[in-house]
Amino acid sequence: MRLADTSGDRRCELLAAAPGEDTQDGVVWQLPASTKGLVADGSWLYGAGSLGAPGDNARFGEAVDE
Ligand SMILES: [Ca+2]
Ligand SMILES: [Ca+2]
Repeated sequence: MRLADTSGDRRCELLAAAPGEDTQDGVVWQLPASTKGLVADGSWLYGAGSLGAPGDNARFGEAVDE
């Protein structure tokens, strides 16, 4: 898991990765931050397939998961 400001609003979003998800394809969740802290509203989930990349056994999100 990692905290990073992916939206540039100076509040950190929570990134959680599971590179082993779906037989090593991998997936990343993002929970956005608000003034009330992390919120589920507007959260998203994606894998390599979401980006149009070959996703089979890509271990997507491995760089986030350290
Ligand atoms: Ca942010
Ligand atoms: Ca796979």
